Amino acid sequence: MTSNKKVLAFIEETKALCDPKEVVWVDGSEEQLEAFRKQAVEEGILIKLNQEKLPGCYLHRTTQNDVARVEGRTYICSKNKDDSSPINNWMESGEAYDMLKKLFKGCMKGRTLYVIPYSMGAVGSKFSKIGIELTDSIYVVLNMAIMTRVGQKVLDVLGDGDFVKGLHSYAELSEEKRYICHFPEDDTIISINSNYGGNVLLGKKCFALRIASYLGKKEGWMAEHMLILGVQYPNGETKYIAAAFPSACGKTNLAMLIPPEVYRKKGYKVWCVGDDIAWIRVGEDGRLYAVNPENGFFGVAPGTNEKSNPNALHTTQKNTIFTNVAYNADTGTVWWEGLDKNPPKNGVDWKGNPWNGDTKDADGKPVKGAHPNSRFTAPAVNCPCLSKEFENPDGVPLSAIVFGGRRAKTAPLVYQSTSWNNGVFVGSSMASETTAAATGAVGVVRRDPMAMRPFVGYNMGDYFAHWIEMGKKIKNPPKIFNVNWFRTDDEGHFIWPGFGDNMRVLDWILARCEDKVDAVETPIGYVPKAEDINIEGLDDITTDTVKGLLEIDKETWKEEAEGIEKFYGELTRVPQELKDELAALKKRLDA
Ligand code: SAT
Ligand code: MN
Repeated sequence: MTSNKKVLAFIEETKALCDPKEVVWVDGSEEQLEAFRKQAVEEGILIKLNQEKLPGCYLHRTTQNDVARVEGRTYICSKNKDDSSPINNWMESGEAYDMLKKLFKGCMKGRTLYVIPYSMGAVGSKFSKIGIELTDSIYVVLNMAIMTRVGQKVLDVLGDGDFVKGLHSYAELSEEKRYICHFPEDDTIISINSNYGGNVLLGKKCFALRIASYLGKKEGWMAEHMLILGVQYPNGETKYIAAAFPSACGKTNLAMLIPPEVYRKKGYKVWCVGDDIAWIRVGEDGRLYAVNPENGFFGVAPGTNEKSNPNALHTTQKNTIFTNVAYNADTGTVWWEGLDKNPPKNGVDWKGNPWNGDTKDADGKPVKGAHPNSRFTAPAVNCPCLSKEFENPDGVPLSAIVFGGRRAKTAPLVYQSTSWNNGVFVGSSMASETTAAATGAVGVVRRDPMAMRPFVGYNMGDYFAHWIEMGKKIKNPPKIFNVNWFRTDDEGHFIWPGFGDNMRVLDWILARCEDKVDAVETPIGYVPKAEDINIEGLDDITTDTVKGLLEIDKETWKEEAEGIEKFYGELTRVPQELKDELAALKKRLDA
């Protein structure tokens, strides 16, 4: 398959350490993948779904202790502690390698070691990067084959070149011995004792964000936790937006948005370039260009339905692996909370127990059919609104960068920063309520700068400085905005309808990018005039509702500024430019 000495040495080392019974190269052919699927079904790892209703689709259930990313057990390993972040876990590289070697010793006895050559980005594009993942998990092989470009064609492009090393074993699936370790200084990722998504599909968060963010800092580009979408205007022109939201805050829904009828009738369309990760560079024309390095979607299933995201639902109707959703034993199909009102009568929940929509636990509490972080792994080509620029190796030019989180109060529906550095400040001070995408408490507000808190591969202050530096290199920078779809009323209900209606906010954002609409200057930035948010066709929303959604309460924002200051105090190397932005915000709030 390859004569690349570094690849061969990596495999030899791993064989000696892990003692697998055989080595199988993933060549990327459909024949081989089909054989893997068959084997996975025989071994009970996958359940084949109804092939008439869901051709090429399978269901997988993880171990119950292994259902989300484990931020507490995810490490940045470097020589010096301050080259990681006080808010991330750090281990000295040598110590980490020693510890991991012990855990990996003989861990693949009797198992197959799969070699997955994969490309992040279109194979052979000058902006793409190659990884080799070695794993004993056939589930990882099949998911990587959807999420990335895999196989011989990648090795052909690699030649004698360098690659990111990834070693994974599900080992004993022990929670206590679970480690997801990154060695940015060595282009290396090592993951053990998990078999869940972001912990083990090493091309995704581990490479495309943690390692790539470090490479981007070194090489002058950016790896960001952002969706990329294009808004096509009635005149045929398309403008692109990249948007950063924490995990499970609606990136997939926004990326695949279907505009409301008033917009559709006029001829507006939204195209999806990516739903999770953007690699961003400065183009020759001095604008920022973004590519999606992935080849599929690893989306949250619960809440996805014909209304909230029909494009995502259609994307999952073939060649998809479902993880931890409910099974309908009568139809051989899948179900999750929020899909429809017809849970299976004769179903099986994500834990493998008999289940119907009414199942209660010993305390009489309703039992969920699907885990809140259950997922679909679906090929990008399935997506009805996939952008024709999806494979464009040069990416798409960005008109706007949007930050956003889940905030019941404080943040208005949308506001615009006043400059690049002010926009970096807005991103750096983002906060959001935690979700089920990571283990730990759900619904707690925490600072999540640029939605990258769990994903920056080096010091967070240096990461902010890199944003500031990039700003100096971009002659025509995109404008930077913040959105919040999640403001609630006194009863805790969301006020803004969200989903397709978020188009109304994107419309304002893009109009601002072209100086086509005015705004109101406030202490935190530019806010729309309520009447400039198009509410035509919305039943429950009046201009007054919009006014409320755009309100900025000075006292709440003074507390917010305190919160930001406290957060900066937890970090090291925060650039002076951002401290100046914070001081200026405080001054404006006091004025
Ligand atoms: O588990 S993943 O990291 O792949 C998904 C997410 O948390 O965003
Ligand atoms: Mn994500």
